[in-house]
Amino acid sequence: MPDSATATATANIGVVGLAVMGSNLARNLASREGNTVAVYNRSRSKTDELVAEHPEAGFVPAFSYEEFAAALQKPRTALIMVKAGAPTDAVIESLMEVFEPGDIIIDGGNSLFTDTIRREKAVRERGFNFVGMGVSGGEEGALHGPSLMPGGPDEAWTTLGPILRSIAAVAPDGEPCVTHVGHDGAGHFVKMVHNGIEYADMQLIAEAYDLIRRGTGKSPAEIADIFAEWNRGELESYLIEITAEVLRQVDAATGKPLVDVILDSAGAKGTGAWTVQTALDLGVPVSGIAEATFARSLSSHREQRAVAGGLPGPAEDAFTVEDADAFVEQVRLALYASKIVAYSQGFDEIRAGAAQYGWTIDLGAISKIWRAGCIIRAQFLNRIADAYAATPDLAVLLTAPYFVDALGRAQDAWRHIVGTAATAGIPAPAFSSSLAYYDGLRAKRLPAALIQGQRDFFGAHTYQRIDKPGTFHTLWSGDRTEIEAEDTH
Ligand code: NBP
Repeated sequence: MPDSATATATANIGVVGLAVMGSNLARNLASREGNTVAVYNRSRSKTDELVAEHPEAGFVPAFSYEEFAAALQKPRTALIMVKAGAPTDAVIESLMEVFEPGDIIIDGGNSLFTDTIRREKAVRERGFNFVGMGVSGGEEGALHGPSLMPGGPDEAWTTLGPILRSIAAVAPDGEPCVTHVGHDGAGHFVKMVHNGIEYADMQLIAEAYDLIRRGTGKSPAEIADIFAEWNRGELESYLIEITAEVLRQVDAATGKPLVDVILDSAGAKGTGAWTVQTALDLGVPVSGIAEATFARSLSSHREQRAVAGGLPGPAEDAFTVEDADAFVEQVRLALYASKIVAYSQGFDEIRAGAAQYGWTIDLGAISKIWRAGCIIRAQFLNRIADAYAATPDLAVLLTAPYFVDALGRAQDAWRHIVGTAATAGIPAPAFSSSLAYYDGLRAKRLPAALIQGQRDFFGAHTYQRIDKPGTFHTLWSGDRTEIEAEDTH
């Protein structure tokens, strides 16, 4: 198409970055009534390919930032879908050179929320609107309906809301999976935690599979049937559904279950680590997400694993359960309880992030926009939405009556499974850390008192007492045998 074809402003939205996510979102946008979509990619070939393969989309191709700006009606709206980090900064800078104050720049990449806070401030100071938006659902979601988590200013949301609602996934009750999450980096923060929860969910499912396989000797195809069955109950979710499909897959080359020929080293793109690093900074225990992230790291240390392979412990094949059906049900209950803990921890992190960064985030609305389109979509999210609808300022998600009931039902099985895994030498870090968190949370008294004593001993860090106000320090050294406390106030 000649460059002059883009000289008139015919598009109401544009997409920069036409790799898998950008091209699919552009197609999704173009399929909605009333949208004309301008498209631009740094290297021309992707633009040419997209336009040639999808004439039905009526794309307006641009081959420079100037042409892209000229193709867009004012105020211009551009969605950036490029690699997070420096490429995103470069595109924002290029757009600001050709855009005018009042135009809207959206970053739909997986940007770190602190980058989004920085960019929003810098872009706003130059008169533009900037929206950092989490996009979940992978390439299929981008094409057919993702879960969208936009941050940014209220004015931008007023303009963008109808467009985003039109392309988002639709939950079973008909609600589009998008909400204005909060200002500046709130959208990317929530997307980050979504990914962290996704790590935990996947690890828990993997542990459940491992326990069943090693305990019952069932084949991957038989375990696929179990997951398919679970997907008809309270665990119903996209991740359980695809787990059944992955386990059922046979390798064409060897005829073996595909899961048995895939190298057991899990990769990661970093959002799990961001979730954990941020949680550490905020002082929020997201142990399920952390264990899931570390489990991927451990799996990748193949050299260390080879060296450590002979360490003492139960033999790999020594574990067999007597009643396979009962064991499978116990694993299911343990999985559900651990999953409740992981989500509760994730929502805690969102609440703490909102408090730290001054965002107003409706936790119930977040659970609702994750019900379709995204990777952690699940029936279970309706229960979370119900919990926040009943008690918007719920301090701990897992104390909502529905979850208390589920955790009560799972108690014996959960403890039995964690104990069995330890006895059999089967690593179940997410199952066991979830249970330890749960017991820590409900404990009347924690050994943290002893830690305070140790801290005061070696560092004079002081402590507080249960029986009177004030801050105290004990004179530990010398020949004193009795404990002396001094009110340091
Ligand atoms: P990639 O993350 O692989 O990025 C490739 C795109 O970035 C290409 O269009 C490339 O242009 C462009 N680009 C790069 Br690299 N450097 C650039 C620069 N300096 N200036 C302009 N463009 C530049 O694409 P993706 O997998 O489609 O993901 C896009 C974004 O969406 C990422 O931030 C990703 O993290 C996020 N995301 C991905 C998924 C997923 O499932 N893949 C899900 C949710 C969010 P070129 O063609 O000229 O090299």
